Amino acid sequence: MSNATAEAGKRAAAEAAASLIENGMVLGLGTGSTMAYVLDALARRIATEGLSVRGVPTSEWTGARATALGIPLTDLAHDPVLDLAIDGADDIERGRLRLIKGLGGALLREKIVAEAARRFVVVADASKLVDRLGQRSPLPIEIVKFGHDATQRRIGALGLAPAMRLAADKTPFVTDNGNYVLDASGLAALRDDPAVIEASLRDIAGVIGTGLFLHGVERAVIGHADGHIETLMAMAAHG
Ligand code: A5P
Repeated sequence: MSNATAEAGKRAAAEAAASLIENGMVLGLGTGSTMAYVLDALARRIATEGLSVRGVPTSEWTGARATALGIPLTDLAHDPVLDLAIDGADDIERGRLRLIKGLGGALLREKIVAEAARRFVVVADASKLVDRLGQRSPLPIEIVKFGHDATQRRIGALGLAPAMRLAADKTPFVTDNGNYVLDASGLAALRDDPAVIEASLRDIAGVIGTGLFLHGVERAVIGHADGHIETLMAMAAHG
């Protein structure tokens, strides 16, 4: 899929997702290039319709961008329950709508915000759809700096192949929370049972969070290159 094709899909999906926002809502505001279009669309609705909303940003990047666009911000201390969280994703599994997130590095705050929301809507272009998690993206895992080598080895012992994420200057990428991120490939086990891998990873002391979002998505708003929108609702899990 070309960049231009993906951008058209992202823009179409973002417009559709932004139309779900209603006056008075407290929102979760996700991170990433698709969310940038949602923020643009929301700012336009605030300016043209006088929509009154406030949002909890999932990253410093989103907070800065929302502020620049005039979108009022809040936090989970003041608004512990959100009406609607909207966020992008990296892999979206057809059917159950399980996700891999975190290629943008905001996985931990994104999961905290998603958990605080009554409704969690994912917005993406069609290239993100997969039959099995891990077909498209590695799995981001946020880990504490202390003992990171030992944590990486323990993750490797699970059969994954974790690599330290690097910033543009080749030093380790550091999240908004001051942690490192490992991107794990070798996800055959993940495809069989992501819940088992999630539990095994969360059992490792140095692991703060993973990019696996295994439940809670209400719908995925998918934008295609020709501008048409596909809305996928989560099907009940079997087995
Ligand atoms: C951010 O940490 C990620 O979880 C993003 O939601 C994800 O990477 C999607 O980003 P794009 O919309 O830029 O593809």
